[in-house]
Amino acid sequence: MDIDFLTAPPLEFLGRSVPFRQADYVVIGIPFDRTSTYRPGSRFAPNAIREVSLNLETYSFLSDVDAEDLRIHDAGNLSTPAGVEETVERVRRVVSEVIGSGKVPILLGGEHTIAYGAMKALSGLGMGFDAMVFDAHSDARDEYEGLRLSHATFMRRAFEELGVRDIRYIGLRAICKEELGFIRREGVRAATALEIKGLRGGSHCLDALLSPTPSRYISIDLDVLDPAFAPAVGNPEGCGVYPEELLRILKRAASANVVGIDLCEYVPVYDDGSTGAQGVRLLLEAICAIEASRRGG
Ligand SMILES: [Mn+2]
Repeated sequence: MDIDFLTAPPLEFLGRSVPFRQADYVVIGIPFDRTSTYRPGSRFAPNAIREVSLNLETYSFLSDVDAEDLRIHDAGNLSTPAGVEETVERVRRVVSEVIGSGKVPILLGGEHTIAYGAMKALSGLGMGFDAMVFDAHSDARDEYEGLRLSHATFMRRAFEELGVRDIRYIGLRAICKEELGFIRREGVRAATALEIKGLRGGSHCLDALLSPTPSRYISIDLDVLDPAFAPAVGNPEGCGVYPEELLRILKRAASANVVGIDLCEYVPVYDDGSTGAQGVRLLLEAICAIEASRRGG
């Protein structure tokens, strides 16, 4: 890939990397956490995720796929010396090139704002897609601490400025009045953590959200998981989704044509090893589920 702001990874995801032109999947680390407001440090996640991935078994019982057989290119890390606008523009450029080459980008955040760059790429390519966002928060404020584009506002900007209208939140449980007003006013769909657990509403809302579309972008903020399972995140939020609930939904979500995926908001400095193990396992299962779907399984 001829992009001057990518630097080679110190370790390769899963310990191997095929050349770019042979790849079906392209891993890109985005060590950016400039707008984090509570617990920064997700800039260290891309390399930490790679390190965890070296110590995992790669076979998925869920999808009967072994990730070590997949053609994955690790393109390294985006250099992110600049502010948020320049960073999302760089993400847009690299994701556009990967998708334009017929490959699936796998973004390793970084804070969640980087997903805006990926969605901007999809919009720019004229792709109709649904944005399936696994997150405790809606990230849909109009402004937060003086910023119009940040981890707390980027979904609002995606809706308003990128025209991303088919947003599907999974695991939502922490929201401010303004965001709730936006979601209700615009009819944005969500399966809340309570609905996933059957404490309110029914499973029909989840079924509707998982309905297939021509293409799907999957964005995973690790704080969707309960902090008992994933404490090392930027903004932990209790009463969250359990790993088996997330796995079940991810498997179904991957049955659509998934054109890109990200994993964000992991903050390794707070980790005793549990969050990394959980997050990277989930990412691996998601990739294997996408592969199984592409094979027609
Ligand atoms: Mn988020």
